[in-house]
Amino acid sequence: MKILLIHAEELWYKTHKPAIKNPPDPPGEFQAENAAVVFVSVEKGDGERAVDEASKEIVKYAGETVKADWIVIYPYAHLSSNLEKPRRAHSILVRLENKVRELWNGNLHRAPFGWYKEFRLHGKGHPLAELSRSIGEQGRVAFRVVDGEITVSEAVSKGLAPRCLGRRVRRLEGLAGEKEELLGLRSWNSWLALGLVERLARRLEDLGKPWGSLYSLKPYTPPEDLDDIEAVARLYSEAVALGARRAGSPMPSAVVRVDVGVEILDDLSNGITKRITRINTCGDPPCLEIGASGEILLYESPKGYCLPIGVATGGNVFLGPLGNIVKAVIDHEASRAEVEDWVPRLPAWMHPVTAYIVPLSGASEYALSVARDLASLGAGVAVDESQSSVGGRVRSAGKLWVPLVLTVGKREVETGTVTVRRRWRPGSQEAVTLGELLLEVRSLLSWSGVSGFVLHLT
Ligand code: A3T
Repeated sequence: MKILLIHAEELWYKTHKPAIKNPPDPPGEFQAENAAVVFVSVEKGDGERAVDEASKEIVKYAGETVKADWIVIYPYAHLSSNLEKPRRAHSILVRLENKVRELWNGNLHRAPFGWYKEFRLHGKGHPLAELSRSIGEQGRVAFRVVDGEITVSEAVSKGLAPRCLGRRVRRLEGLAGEKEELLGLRSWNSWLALGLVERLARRLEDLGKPWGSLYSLKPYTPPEDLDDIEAVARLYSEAVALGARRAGSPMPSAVVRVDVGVEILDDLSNGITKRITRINTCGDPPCLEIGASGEILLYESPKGYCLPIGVATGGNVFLGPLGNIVKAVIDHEASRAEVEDWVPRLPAWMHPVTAYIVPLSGASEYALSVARDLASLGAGVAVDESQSSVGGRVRSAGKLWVPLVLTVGKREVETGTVTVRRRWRPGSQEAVTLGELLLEVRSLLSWSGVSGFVLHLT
């Protein structure tokens, strides 16, 4: 809500003709002296809280600051570019009038809504005679139902919002949580987490072409805790308002704008769309008030928590925060694998470590040269020369869900081959030539642009 307060020697107005179809208030003419004239633009997302705050502000101004005899509430559509629709704007103004009446002993008048008015305003011109206020700028988060607002937790208890919305989720739970930890995702600063997000960002950008582009929202803290629905709302309001603002860095807060939207998510993890709940934002009640219309996409895990992963609005889907999408994909995969008893894996292009090399004694140099060749294709490669046994090192790679585990020993050095274990073919291994391996890795990555690296573990 935007208000402009003017301390007027005199205000006079007269309605001319309707500015909207069937204005809700009758026409009229009015005149007052020593008036605090309050021009009000009602904005999307304004609700009870904005009404409360504005009424206090107005009464304080009229009563204490300028000592006016009148308060005149004057609907005015020109103070904001984010106007609420007339029907609702009118009802908010009526509520504002009622609230002011409770707090104010002087004269009160509300000018008719939805009319072109001729008016004369004589401002007093002292330093406090003109004042503007922006109220509830952060937007207001609540569930709107027919003729009213309820809190998010009430909406959950009435079955209007998914149960997970009210849950405090600090981290993923159960099996998926364990995987998350193994993959280093507990901390968003871990290189593995950043690598996952970077690869996802690239892929989305690729898939989204020619419409997709990356945006970044800053400052940004991942709203993984949906008790903090306000943070989610703010994040997405910003995403929706982004317009043409192009991101400098797409990490880790990228929001991707793509027409194809949700289908892409299924591409990332088979069947994930079945676990996506959509919450209307106002819009049509019941809806979640975030100050912009559309739908929030929530990933709802089998364990009953949810992660916000996007917002759909005006034919576009903004996917993000990307970190949450990564978590959702991992969780979805891990949960399904647990139930159906298979080995969970990420799409190979998404994993920051494409290949994990375990050299046997004497094959160290060969392993590093294979690693460098793979890295030049854009692959992330780990060469594990730690003290653990070969079996132990292969298992470490497995815990990280690395797509390809390569062992190299004397035989491989002599024949220019590597022995490959592929995550999607558990229990089997195969010797391939270096040339074949390079082709396979190139096709796994399926696009270029991410820089490769060699991580040498000793
Ligand atoms: C005028 N004074 O502005 N907030 C406030 N008023 C609104 C809103 C809104 N979101 N939407 C519609 N008329 N109106 C006049 C000028 O002389 C009302 C408001 O009375 C506005 C009219 O509807 C047309 O937009 C035009």
